This record gives sequence, C-alpha cells and structure tokens, in this order.
Amino acid sequence: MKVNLLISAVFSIVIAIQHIAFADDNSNDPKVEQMEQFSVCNAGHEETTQFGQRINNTDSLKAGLGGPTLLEDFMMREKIMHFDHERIPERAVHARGVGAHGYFEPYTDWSNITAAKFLRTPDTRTPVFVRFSTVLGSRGSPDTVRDVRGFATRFYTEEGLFDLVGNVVAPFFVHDAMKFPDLIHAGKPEPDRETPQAGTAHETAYDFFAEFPETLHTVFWALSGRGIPNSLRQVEGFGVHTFRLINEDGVSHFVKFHWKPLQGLSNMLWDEAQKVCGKDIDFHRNDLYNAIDNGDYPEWELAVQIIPEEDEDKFDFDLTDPTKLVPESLVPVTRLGKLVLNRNVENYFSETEQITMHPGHLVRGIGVSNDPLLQGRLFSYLDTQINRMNSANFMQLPINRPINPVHNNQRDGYMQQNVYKGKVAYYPNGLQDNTPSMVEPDQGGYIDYPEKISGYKQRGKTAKFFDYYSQARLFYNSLTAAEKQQMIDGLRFEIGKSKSLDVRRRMINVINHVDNDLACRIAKRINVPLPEKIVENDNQTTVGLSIEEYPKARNIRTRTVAILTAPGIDTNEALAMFSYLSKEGAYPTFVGINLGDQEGLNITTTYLHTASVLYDAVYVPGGKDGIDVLTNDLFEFPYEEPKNFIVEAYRHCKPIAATAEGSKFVDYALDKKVTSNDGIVKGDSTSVIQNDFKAALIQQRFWSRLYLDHE
Ligand code: HDE
Repeated sequence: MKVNLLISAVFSIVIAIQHIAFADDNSNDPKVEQMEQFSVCNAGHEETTQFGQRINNTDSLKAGLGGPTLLEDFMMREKIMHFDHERIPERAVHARGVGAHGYFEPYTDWSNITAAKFLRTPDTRTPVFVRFSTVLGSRGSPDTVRDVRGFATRFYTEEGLFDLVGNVVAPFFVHDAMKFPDLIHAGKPEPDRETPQAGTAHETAYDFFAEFPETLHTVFWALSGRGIPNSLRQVEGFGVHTFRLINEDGVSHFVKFHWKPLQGLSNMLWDEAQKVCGKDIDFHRNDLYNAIDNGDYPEWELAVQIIPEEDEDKFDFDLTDPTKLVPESLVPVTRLGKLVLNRNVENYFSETEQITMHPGHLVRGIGVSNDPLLQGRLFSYLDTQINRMNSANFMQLPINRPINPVHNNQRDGYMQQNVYKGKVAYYPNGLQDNTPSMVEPDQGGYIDYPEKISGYKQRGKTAKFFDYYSQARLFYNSLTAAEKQQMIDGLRFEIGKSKSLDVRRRMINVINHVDNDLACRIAKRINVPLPEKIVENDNQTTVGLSIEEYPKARNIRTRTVAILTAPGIDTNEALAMFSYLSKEGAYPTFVGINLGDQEGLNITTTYLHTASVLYDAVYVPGGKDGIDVLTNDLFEFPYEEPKNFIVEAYRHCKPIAATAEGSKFVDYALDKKVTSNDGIVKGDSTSVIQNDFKAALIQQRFWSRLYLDHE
C-alpha cells in the first residue's frame, strides 16, 4: 500500500507540474505533448514500406515493361491493401463534422457545487477538443444545410475524460432512447431512392413529426435560425439533458449545461444557406479553420442552470424530459468558466474522425439524471464506436487517450498498442499487492450518487411528459417578429415538400395545438384547410431564446467584407477601407474582374469565383470610371454579378457600405426595392463612414429589411 501512496503522490506532482498554465502557443499543454509522441512528419525523408524497407513505389513490378504485374510485388500489394482499407464507417448520425483543440479555464473555485477538479482550480487550463457536426447528412454533405448541429466537447482533465456531447438546440426531438432509431430513420434520406440528403424537408420526416407531437418543440428550434447558423463560432451549445453536479460533501444539484458564445449568435437566411451550399460546400469548416489559423480564437462560456435537489418537482415539466428546457426566466445561468479554441487539427482523420465522444465519459463530481434519452445514450455510444473503429482498443488512439495514466486489467483485443508487463491481469491479487487498487469515492474515486429509486418495472412515462405544446408555444412566443417569419417560412418550405396532403394536414393539426394563427399562416401556403382555433395562446415568453436579442460581439474581428472593384475604381478609397477593416480585425477581400494586380490593388478573388453570400458585408468605393464599369456592365458580366452582390446583401439583411460614386452603384443595384435603409451606410469617404460601418458590422443583420407577411 505504501508503494501505492508513493506512486500516486509522484503522479500528483507530475500532473501538477504539467498543469502549470500553458501559454497560448500551447507549450506545456499535456495533450499536445502526448499527441506529439505519435505525430509523423514525412517531409525530407525517403520512402519506405510500412515495414521499413526503402523503396521506389511508383511502378509496379512487371514481367517485361509491357507485361503483366507480378503477384510477388509485395510493395504494390501493401500499398493497394492499405488504400483498399482506408475508409471506416461514418458516424450513424453526426457524420459531417469539424473539430478543433483548445482549453478550458474555470473563473473561480466551484467546490460548492462539484468535486470535479477541473472546475475547482481557476489557475488550471484543461485541454479540450470540440467537434461540431450536422446530424443527418453524410460525411461529404454540405455545411449549411438546415439541421440541428452537434456541439461535442471533450475535456482532457487530470481525472480522466469528461465529454459533454451536446447540441446547438436546447431540447431534443424525442424523450426516450427507444424512439431514437425511428426519429433518425424518418429524418435520414428515404430508403427507396436515398434522397434527400442532409435534411428533414421530406415526407417521412413530417409523417413522423405529425404522429409524434413531442418532437414539435425541437422541430421549431431546428426550423428557426438555430438550424442554419451563420458560423459555428456563433452558436450556443446545450447539454440538453439534466445532469448532476455532486460536491465533496455528497450534495447533488441538478444542472443544465450551456455554452454561451462570446462572438454573439447569428444565423443565415434559408435562401442564403442554399446558395452557400453551392458556392462553398465547406463553408462552416473553412470559417472555423480560418479564424483559428488567423489567431481569432473563438470563445464560449460554460454556464449552468443550477436546480437544488429539493426543487426537482416544482416545475410544470419533468426535469428528466429532454424535450423540455428550463426557461432562463425561471432559472438564470451561472457562468463557470471559459473555453477557447486555439489550435486546428494536424490531421482530420486521426483527430476529428477518430475521436469517440461518449456521454458516459464522466468525471468525479459530475453525474447523470434519470432522463430516459440520456440513459439510452449511455449504452449507445460505446456500441456504435466498436462498429466504427472495429476494435475494442479505440481508446488507445492518440486523440482518445486521457492525459492521466490508465491502469486496469483489461487486456488484448484487436490492435492492442500497449505491452503490459507482469502476469497479473485480475483483481483481487496477492502477487501485485492488490493493484491496480480500488479507489473509493472519499479517496478521489468516481462518485455514484446514491439516489434512492423505487417503483414498478413498466413501460411508459409520467404525466408531465404528455404536455407537448406549452414549450413549443413558449419558444414561438419568445422569438422576434423577424425570427417568427423565418421559422414560418421554414415550416412552409419543409412541410410543403411533402406530397402527401394527409401528412401536411396532420402536421398543421399538431401546430394548431400551439397557436391557431401560426397554423393558419402555414396552412394557407401549403394547400391545407385552415384549422379551427382550439387553444388560446397564453403569450408567455422567456429570455434567452431569441438570436436577435442575444448580446452582440464587442468588435468586428473575423467579419468578412467584400470590397467590390473594377478598373477605374478609387484605389485610395478602396485601400483606406481595406486598411481600416484589417486594423479592426475584420477580413476584407478585393473582388475584381481578373485575379492579380489591378491598378495597385491585389485582386485575390473575382466575380466569377465568389458571391455575396460568402461575406458578412459589402463595400463599394467611389471612382467614376470604375463605377461606370460596374453599372453599365462594360465587362458583360454574364449574370450581373456585381449588381447581385448588392441585391443579395440587401435581401440577406447584411450591412452595405459605399463611398462617393459607390453610393450610386448601390442605388442602381437596389433600384426601388429598398424598404428600409437600416444597415446601408453611405458617405464621402472611409473616414466619414467607418464608425457607422463598424457599428453595422457589429449588428451583423438588419432584420427590419425582412419581408413580414403578417403583422
Ligand atoms: Fe447522439 N449519437 N444519440 N445525441 N450524438 C452519436 O455516436 C444517440 C443524442 C450527439 O462529434 C453516435 O460516436 C442515441 C442527443 C453528438 O463525435 C451514436 C441517442 C444529443 C454526436 C449516437 C442520441 C446527441 C452524437 C454516432 C438517443 C444531444 C456526435 C457516432 C438515445 C444532447 C459526437 C457516435 C461527435 C453521436 C446515438 C441522442 C448529440 C449513434 C442512441 C440527445 C453531438 O452513438
């Protein structure tokens, strides 16, 4: 036993040394150091087989130069064999994803609510990996489809892995794991034709939603702006289920986890999202990668809603029902600490693809609730990962290793990487002094919260689970007028995609339980008879659900601005705006007719290569000759591309700036379509408009321009 104590003391010291806060360059990050041991750099080396023979592997070995390839060519066999086995099954859900490394730091010592060490040591940075994902699409599907997104975070704590495998929407579609396969089968491409890809705008999805009204609350979230984020840096994250935090005294609090982005919240319009799919299928992936690459590290605050054990039953909904959220008006969030993503992956497959997140990766001080969906997930993830990784040793992959040492008596299996010493692989044992030894909760071992359970074995659910509509209504009521419009447009589009009138009618019937006006607005556009009013809307609202009302970013870092140019444009003005925006941390780009130098401007993209939908804002400098080129179509742009830049920026409610003659081009492009001048900034020069333009970029979207079909 003494040996044990000594080993664990030495281990604690090593861990403590490792955790001296690592700098932003990631030096001293224990996860970086661990991954380094496995990294391979081929640059400057000679080619070898996997078994180390130096070779020339460009030509296969043949019987004569024009003859057949010989079976004895071990180099070719090895190379082709490896290639043939390069693919692994994609994730059953959340197949399309993008990941990045970072760190988490708590703001203070949260010992009052949890024994988890990484939340109790404000001076300690815990390495983190985050993977964002869409749910329904295949691994190669576009980023900006309308879908829920995963927000899965792994904390490499010194007490083991903690994975917070959440989503960007607060509720979930179904409350019981038993219904998850049905939900996914209904949402995935229909099995006869395998269409459509990556979204719910089809018949089977709405057939299921209409039959299963508990889905409605989450359908509303997915059909609102939450389902088409502008950037993955501007999404909230939610743990969805109720978890427990347990402190050293064994006191448990229920918590809901949130990630609050410091970049603000923002979403695309559906028209825009569809166009982005065509222009840059990897839009979100590129956006995240570029920001991190440029040192603009996205940040989120980890927040919790804390509910004392004794308040468990005081809500109208059941805390273990994941189709419900805890309104922030009832329980405000407490911000525990900050996550910073500051390092891109070196290799997508080894890191983002091979990470195996699991809600059952919990650390001491964090526990689960009886949420039946969460209970099912605790079974599912390991199971699916065996299928995906094809070996029970996937936890030995570099991205999956905890930073603290692993000791147990698990042995062998495909692809075993470890060489275990000694002959003892069982417990209890005398030959190894009963080690690895058991660690009790009061000695630092995992705490299983001793919840008292009693009841009859049966299927079903308790009464509060049957309220399917109150929170869907609360969500709808809490949106701004523009947000309601977007959600309604989304519902019209998606339900209207169903050829079956019966499906459309049943879906309207379900929505009618939320609000008659809402149901009628949708119904009249999709050829469904207007339903009779059956409920009064109580007009209850809560805070924290509107994207438009979420606090804005404090600066314009990473905002992308297209500067429209043509020969004859005022280059001084164009450069002045470019330099102002760059100084403020925004990402301006000159868009021109040809790549390369144009009267001193470095044109890095053209009207052929890019489009308005790929930018947060547009600026048009002055210069009579240049504006003539744009206005009079002197270059015979095949599709009036420069004009479309302005038209789309306007329709998508984005800032538009112009100086001197540039304003004329904006007026020409918008013709008489302008219903609101909000977010259109005009003036004589950059110095005159720069502050207003900055304010508009912070604002990001001007929803007053959105067409509202019903006041
Ligand atoms: Fe998942 N989910 N899920 N899920 N989930 C998977 O696990 C599953 C659920 C979520 O970036 C799979 O390793 C079941 C809720 C994310 O690597 C699979 C149920 C939430 C990710 C699986 C749920 C999520 C997954 C597929 C109902 C939000 C991607 C590959 C009981 C809180 C993680 C894998 C990553 C991945 C099953 C419900 C989020 C098949 C059975 C609720 C973010 O095991």
